[in-house]
Amino acid sequence: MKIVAADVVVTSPNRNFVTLKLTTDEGLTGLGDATLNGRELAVVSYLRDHVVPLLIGRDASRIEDTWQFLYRSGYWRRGPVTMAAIAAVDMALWDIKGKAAEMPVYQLLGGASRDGLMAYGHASGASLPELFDSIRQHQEQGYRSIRVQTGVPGLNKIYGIASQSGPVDAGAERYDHEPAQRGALPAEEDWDTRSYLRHIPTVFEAVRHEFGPDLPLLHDGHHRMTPIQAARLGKSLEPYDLFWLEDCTPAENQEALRLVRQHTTTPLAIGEVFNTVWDFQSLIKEQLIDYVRAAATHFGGISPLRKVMDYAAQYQVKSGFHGPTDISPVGLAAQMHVGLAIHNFGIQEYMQHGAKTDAVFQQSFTFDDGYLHPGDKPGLGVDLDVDEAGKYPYEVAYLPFNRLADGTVHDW
Ligand code: GCO
Ligand code: MG
Repeated sequence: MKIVAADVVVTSPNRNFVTLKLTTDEGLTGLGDATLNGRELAVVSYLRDHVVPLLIGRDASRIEDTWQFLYRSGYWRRGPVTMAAIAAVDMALWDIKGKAAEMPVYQLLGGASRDGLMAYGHASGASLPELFDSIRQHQEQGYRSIRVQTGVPGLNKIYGIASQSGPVDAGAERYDHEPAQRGALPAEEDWDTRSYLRHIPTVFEAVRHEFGPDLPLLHDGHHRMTPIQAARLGKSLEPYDLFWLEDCTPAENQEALRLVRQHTTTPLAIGEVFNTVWDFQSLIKEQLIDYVRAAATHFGGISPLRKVMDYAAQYQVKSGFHGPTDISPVGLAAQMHVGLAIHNFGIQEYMQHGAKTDAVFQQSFTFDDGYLHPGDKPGLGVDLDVDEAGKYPYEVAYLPFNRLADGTVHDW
């Protein structure tokens, strides 16, 4: 079974997505997600200029061999651009293998280890009443686990806090736009860690008071704290029993987590910006984290995601794959198949794409009563409507950035 065509499709329904579509001589097609939010076109060039010419004529059944060939033959290993490109090829080959075997990908990975994947959604609000409304809206949509982000007094605009007015569906579309704002320049936001550290425990106290002790609550620190600040936050949130505290320090410094860990029993999640198992090496071996936040899309695909989770399983570290709207429906499906098959599944982030995105990508997954399931269509279970995709050309979009009160650029 040979690859005879490899097309890179760029579309911007609610936001930009880069998709690789492979076609075999038997007429089977496979899809892979190569979306790198805010730097999409670099991956398009990597694929079109350097990878597609190597794929034509290759045996589509050799997933591991193709992965190793692309990873090792390029010499320049790792990095988000390279790994997103390799991820797209890997996912597309798994999709093809599933279709050839007439099985959903999770069956090829060993079959289901559970009935469904517990998912968490993003509740947010500039104020407590807005936050409570947002949590209730998510509960009405079926979510049983909720990420909580809020405004901080004195700060104007904070990443990830959607405006809560208007119907939920419109809210999803609005939030879809916000993280990577369309326009020629990145938006500037402001930040003050001391105000944040004072405010957040009061928010979780109020949420627990309103919603009770059972609801699993998560929080994303978005790389903004120093190790000692993160340690303090983890400690101050202990009474509110978080499911996890995410990216409490800049993720590239693995050693920082040792200090945080010495001070708090709040579970820690990290890794949405990681590209290979090497980024997790000491974190898993030293049991400095509790959840692996990798995304199939930025981690080289389904094959390495499965491997890092098998490594993590030896240390009782679980999955918490990265699933915001900048992971395309194809990347999300890839994660769902892995999550259903592995033993050490933890939770799946699920933000919901906008209506236009759902029209471009027809998906077979279900979301019932808080649980996701990838469905039983052969392969990944996602189809790309190329004509619909063509209606939405690429749009320049940048993620925002932060400055402190004195003008210093800070992690956002
Ligand atoms: C999350 C993330 C996202 C990222 C985004 C960047 O936990 O879902 O932090 O909101 O910021 O994926 O492209
Ligand atoms: Mg995050």
